[in-house]
Amino acid sequence: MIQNKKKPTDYSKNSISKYKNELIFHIDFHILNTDYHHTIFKKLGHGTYGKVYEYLKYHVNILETAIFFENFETIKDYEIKSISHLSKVGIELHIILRIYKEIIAYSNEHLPLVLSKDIKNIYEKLIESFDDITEEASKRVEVSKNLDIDDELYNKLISGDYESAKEIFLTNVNDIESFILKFENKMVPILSKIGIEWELNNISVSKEHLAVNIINDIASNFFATLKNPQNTTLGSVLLCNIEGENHNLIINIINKIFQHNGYKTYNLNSSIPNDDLEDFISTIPSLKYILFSCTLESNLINFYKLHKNIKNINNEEIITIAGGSGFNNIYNPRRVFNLDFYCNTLKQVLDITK
Ligand code: B12
Repeated sequence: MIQNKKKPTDYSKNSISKYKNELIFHIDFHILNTDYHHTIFKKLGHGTYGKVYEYLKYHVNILETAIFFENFETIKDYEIKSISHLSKVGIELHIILRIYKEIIAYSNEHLPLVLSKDIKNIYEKLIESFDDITEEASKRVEVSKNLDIDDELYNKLISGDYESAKEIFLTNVNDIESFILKFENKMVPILSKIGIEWELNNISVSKEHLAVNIINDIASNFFATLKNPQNTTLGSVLLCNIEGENHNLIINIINKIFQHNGYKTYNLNSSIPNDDLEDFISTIPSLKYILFSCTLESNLINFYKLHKNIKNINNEEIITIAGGSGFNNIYNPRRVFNLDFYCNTLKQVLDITK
C-alpha cells in the first residue's frame, strides 16, 4: 500500500521508462489521432497536431522525471509553460484534462498496480492544481512584459541584424570578465524573453535560432579579439549537451572560456548518445574536466544515468561540472547527481578555470 502520496515507490522509479512509450502511443492513438480532434487541429492550422504531439511526448518524459526525482514541481512547471503555449495556439484546455484522465484510466487498466497508483497520485494532484496552473499560465504575458531587457538589442537579435547587435553588445566589453558580466545581465534576460515570447506564440522557432546564432557569432568574434592563450598545457576538457538536448549556446561559450584560459577542449556541442560519449571519454588524453549542460528537465534522467556511469568508470580522476535550467527544480543538484560542481552562472566557471 502506498502511504505517502508524495513519494513514488522504487518500483515505479525503475519501471516507468518501460511503459512511457505505451502511454504516448495510447493517448496519441485514442485522443489526438481521432477524427474529432483532427477536425479541430485542422481548423486551428497547419502544425497544430504536431505541437500537441510534442507536448504529449515531453509531458510523459517529465512524468518519468517527476517520479524518478520524487518532484511534483517539475511536472507543474512544465504544464504552466506548455499550457501557456498551447492556449495561445488555440488549443482548448479540456483536451489537457482529458489527457490526464485518460492516463489515469489507461494506467489503472494496463500498468502494474504499484506504478498505476503512483501515476494516479500525480494526476490527481495535477487535476487538483489545474486552476492554479492555468492561472499561472495566463500570467506569462505579464511575466514577459515585466522582464527588464535592452529592447534595442532584443529587436536587433530577433530581426537578424548581426552588425548592430554586435556593436550594442560589445560596447565597453574589453575583457573576459566584462563579457561574462554583460552576458549574464543582458543576454540571459533577453533569452528568457525569447523563450516566453515563443511560448506566447509571438516568436517563431526560426527567430529563436536566428537570435542564438547571432549571439554565438558575437561571442566568437569577441573571443577572437582576445590575446591567444600562451599554452595548452593545463589539461583537456570535454564539453557536451545531454542526449536529447539541442540548447547548445552556453556550452559553446564555456568552451571559449576554457580555451582562452589555456585548456585543450573537446566540444561535442549537441545531444550525444550516452553510450557513445562513455566510449569517447576513454580516448581523450589528460582529461581533467567534463562539463554538461542540461536545459530541459526531460533530459535529467539521461544525465543521471550517464553521470553515474562516468563516475563508476573514472572514479575520482575526472572532475564533473554541470549547469543549466534543467536543474532549476532540483533541490541541491550537486548532492542529487553526485557532481563535483554544480554552477548556475558563467562566472562560476570562470572562477574554476583560473
Ligand atoms: C534558443 C532556445 C531554443 C533553440 C535552441 C537553439 C540552440 N542552438 O541552442 C531551439 C529553437 C532549437 C529550441 C528548441 C526547443 N526548446 Co527552447 N529555448 C531556447 C531559449 C530561448 C534559450 C536557450 C538558451 O540558450 N538558454 C541559455 C541560458 C539563458 O539559460 P540557462 O539554461 O538557464 O543557463 C544559465 C545557467 O544555468 C548557466 N549554465 C547553463 N548550462 C551550463 C552548463 C555548465 C557546465 C555551467 C557551468 C553553467 C551552465 O549559464 C547560463 C547563463 O547564466 C530558452 C529560454 C531560456 N530562458 O533559456 C528556450 C527554452 C529552454 N526552450 C524550451 C522548449 C520547450 C523547447 C522545445 C521543447 C520546443 C521549442 N521551442 O521548439 C525545443 C526542444 C529542443 C531540444 N530537444 O532541446 C522551454 C523549456 C521549458 C521547460 N521547462 O522545459 C524554454 C525555457 C522556453 C520556454 N519559456 O518555454 N529552443
